[in-house]
Amino acid sequence: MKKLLLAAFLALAPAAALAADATVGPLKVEQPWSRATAASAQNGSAYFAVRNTGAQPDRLISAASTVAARTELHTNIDDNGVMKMRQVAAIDVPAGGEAVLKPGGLHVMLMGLKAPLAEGQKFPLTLTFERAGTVTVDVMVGKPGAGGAHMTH
Ligand SMILES: [Cu+2]
Repeated sequence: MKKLLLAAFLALAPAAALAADATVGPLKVEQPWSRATAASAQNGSAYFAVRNTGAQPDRLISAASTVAARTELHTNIDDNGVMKMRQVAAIDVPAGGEAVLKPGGLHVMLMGLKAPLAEGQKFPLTLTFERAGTVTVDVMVGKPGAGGAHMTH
């Protein structure tokens, strides 16, 4: 019965509301999303927030997805007025705090896309945290340019 109700709810809910939160240990990965890419685009990016309800700090140390040849953790830095991307080794998730990946800041870079990301599509993204371990989330692809400006490489 519960399953039926859930199915009915999901059928009625708008696509944007389907963004799936996922939990691993004390960490909650919230609303993973991405943006549709142009046919010619080599790279895409993924964004989400990680909330840490635990008493220990954690770190996101890697990400992987079947949609890209390679995945890196990136941040944007302001280099004398020019926004540039830098690879980072890890993204800190403080105890009782959160890490927010969003356009213009920290993001997961999907490099060497095997196919363009299409609006409305979902794809898996596997995140590995130093302490909490590994979790795979479903990333919802939104409109091109959704959520503000993003740098190109
Ligand atoms: Cu990047």
